[in-house]
Amino acid sequence: MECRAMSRLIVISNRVQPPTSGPGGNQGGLAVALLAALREQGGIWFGWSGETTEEFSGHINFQQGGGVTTATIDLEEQDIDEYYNGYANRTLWPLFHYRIDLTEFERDFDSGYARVNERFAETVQPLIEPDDLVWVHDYHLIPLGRDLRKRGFKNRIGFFLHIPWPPVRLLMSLPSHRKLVESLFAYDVVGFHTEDWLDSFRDYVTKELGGTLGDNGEVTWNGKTIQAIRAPIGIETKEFEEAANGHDARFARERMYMSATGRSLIVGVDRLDYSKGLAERFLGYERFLAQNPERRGLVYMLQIAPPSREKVNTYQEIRANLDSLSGRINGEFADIDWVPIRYVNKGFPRPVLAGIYRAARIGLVTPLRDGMNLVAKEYVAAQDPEDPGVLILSRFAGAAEQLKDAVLINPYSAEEMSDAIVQALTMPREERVRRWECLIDNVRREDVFWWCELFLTALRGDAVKAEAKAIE
Ligand code: GDG
Repeated sequence: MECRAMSRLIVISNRVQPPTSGPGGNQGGLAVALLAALREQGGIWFGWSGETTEEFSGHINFQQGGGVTTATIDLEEQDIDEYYNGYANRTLWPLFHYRIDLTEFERDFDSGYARVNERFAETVQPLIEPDDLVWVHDYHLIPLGRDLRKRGFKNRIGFFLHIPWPPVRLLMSLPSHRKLVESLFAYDVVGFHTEDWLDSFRDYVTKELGGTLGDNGEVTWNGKTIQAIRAPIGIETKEFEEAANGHDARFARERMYMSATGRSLIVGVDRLDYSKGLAERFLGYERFLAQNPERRGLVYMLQIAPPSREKVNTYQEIRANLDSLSGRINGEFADIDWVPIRYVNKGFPRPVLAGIYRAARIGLVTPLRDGMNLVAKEYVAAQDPEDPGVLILSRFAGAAEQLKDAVLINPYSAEEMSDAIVQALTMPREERVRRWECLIDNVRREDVFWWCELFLTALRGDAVKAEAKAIE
């Protein structure tokens, strides 16, 4: 399915994916879908370049490639500290992932977040034509719609949140929670991955703002009606399935088999982030090794965890903690010819990942909280239909709402994780095939192009006339 829209599309996100490699290359599903949509109908992808500048100038760097135009701006060091490493990743990210213990509240973060959103609005505005559809992405840019409306902007604007929306009580621990949520009413459409996150949003609006709910996802507050929808993101399934059968994937698979003949591989692939539950995963695997001595030496875990957000302290701490945990488990259980955990802090090209997923008897995807989790879907797409592996999936990943035929577990319970590993290792082929067929059916049907079309259909609002939403 193609991802279509009639008008030009302006995608705005914190970072921009350069259209350097085409589908099947090294881009993730989100980038593939958005680039396809941009290619199809024209438009611009706007965001931060990843570079810093002494003084913000609003200079835009345009690049063209693969039929897509990207436009990026540099930000000041202080912007990055307060907006990106500050409010976005020290305040909103932990809070929205239920980690109030890790959430930092700093006035400087608030003002940096507001300033950078204003800077985005100011610089992107001249690039937008009256009929363009504008699609803003993620928690870095929640107030951007309001900042555009303040400038008299009348276009249809949509916002999609890639992370969970927290329950009311939790969100209320954010000092400026009302202001943040109210700013969402500047959009025409607001999207979430799951019914759960959408429900929490609606709850907040009715209980805390005194707003009302209508038909077709309409949510009204203070005379403004927006459409709040569930739109679960998928992956570029067809391309990923092809990659899993391609040369690079086969080569990676052979490498895995040769390095561990006759041993079952359990694979985890995650950005190094506390929301992904890596420490709990290691502890669950440790429990499995302790409780099943006869299985030691017959399995091994490969955890790929490329570092991320290294300037944020919590991320340095989690890295140190995982180094010590994996060392301890290996020290305790390894033998002269077997290491239970291969823990790798670097990234691999997507086709190689596809091959590694295919080689794995178990995909262990156990986040403590996750907006969606695309690794779960990639693992399913990479499997051999005749002899598929088993997906063990956290109930707290958004993906669990769609992937009900995975072995679903509570990632906080080492016991459950250990039992699930045994269940997966001993699962008869017929059951593995049956479960996988249900999973792949969803991953194919609700792929990333379907998601993109779902959101853009709502954003076009064919039935709904665009309302003037200028805020005084
Ligand atoms: C956010 C939300 C939501 C990982 N290691 C390598 C690599 N990856 C790729 C995976 C996957 C992507 O990164 C990670 O996506 P996730 O969905 O698992 O998680 P987040 O990065 O936290 O993404 C999440 C998502 O946004 C989309 O809305 O699902 O809930 O948190 O595609 O394959 N890719 C390559 N090498 C690696 O080593 N090439």
